[in-house]
Amino acid sequence: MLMNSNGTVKSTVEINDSTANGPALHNNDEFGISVADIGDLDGDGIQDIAAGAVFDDNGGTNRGALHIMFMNVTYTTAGQ
Ligand SMILES: [Ca+2]
Ligand SMILES: [Ca+2]
Repeated sequence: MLMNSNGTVKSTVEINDSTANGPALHNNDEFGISVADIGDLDGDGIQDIAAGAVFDDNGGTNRGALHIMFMNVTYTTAGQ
């Protein structure tokens, strides 16, 4: 979410499993329960994001996962 200098919201972008190159999610993963700015992890000049999914099942029931999302300046979405 980008903020204007007066504190109003400039724009909002939702990241979900319909987002192009977004995370593969399942019901009750609780994706985004925690979010961190991890800096520019891949060195392309764009800040990247880590988001937790505490009840992700990929490694076993409710083992959890951390999704590291390498961001673009522009974005595209699918299914909207
Ligand atoms: Ca980056
Ligand atoms: Ca689960």
